[in-house]
Amino acid sequence: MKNVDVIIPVYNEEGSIGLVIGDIPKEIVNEVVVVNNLSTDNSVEVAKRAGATVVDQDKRGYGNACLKGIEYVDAKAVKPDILVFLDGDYSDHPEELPALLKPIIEDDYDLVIGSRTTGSQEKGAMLPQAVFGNFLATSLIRLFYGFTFTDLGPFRVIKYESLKSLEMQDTTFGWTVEMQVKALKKGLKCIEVPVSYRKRIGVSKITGTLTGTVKAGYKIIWTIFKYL
Ligand SMILES: Nc1nc2c(ncn2[C@@H]2O[C@H](COP(=O)(O)OP(=O)(O)OP(=O)(O)O)[C@@H](O)[C@H]2O)c(=O)[nH]1
Ligand SMILES: [Mg+2]
Repeated sequence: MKNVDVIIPVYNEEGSIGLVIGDIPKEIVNEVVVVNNLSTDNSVEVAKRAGATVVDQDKRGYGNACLKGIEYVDAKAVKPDILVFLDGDYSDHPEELPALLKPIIEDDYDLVIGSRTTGSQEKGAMLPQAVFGNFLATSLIRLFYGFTFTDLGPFRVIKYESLKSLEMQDTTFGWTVEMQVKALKKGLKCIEVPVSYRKRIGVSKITGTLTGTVKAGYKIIWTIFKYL
């Protein structure tokens, strides 16, 4: 039985984090770690009541939250074999986790990306700018790294040792693509699995805002060229 830990970055997701944690198949997961990124709502209480371990990250940024989550599992006596990342806004379907774990457990893959592009999406779940950004980024990765990803999706699983070997750095929106291009550079075994995607609960912070989209888009393209 593989030791699987889950890391969920959270900034003001009180309306959704309880549902996310509730839908995670408990029988296959060891610990759910919610990284609280300076939330000003009740996200922490809701997450704790739902059975998660909550760690605080005082530096804003999606990447910073993920890095804090890794720091937490690094300090554990028993390290996980596999790490799962998903968002706290209930746009991912945690119950689909077994399908993402399968390629690692059965076929020794290193990194499995949940693709919203090849999976089923609720209408309006991914805004046009996010769809375009995804298409542009994955086209550039195919062009310059020679591998076809169809998404930079947040719902993903990776072998713990493989993640450690990537020495992740990005503190904001470049985190997901950094993991994918570094994995390709290192020759890790990567694969995608279709996942469902629905509209987030609560107000959009990134893709629904012009500034969020532009900042994320710039950082993603910059990261693709940084690791060439
Ligand atoms: N935006 C943002 N999200 C953070 C931060 N730290 C943690 N998160 C969490 O990171 C996950 C992804 O952020 P989202 O805001 O959902 O980003 P997105 O899915 O690209 O865009 P929207 O869902 O449209 O806002 C969510 O669980 C957030 O709560 C942060 O500093 N900024
Ligand atoms: Mg979201």
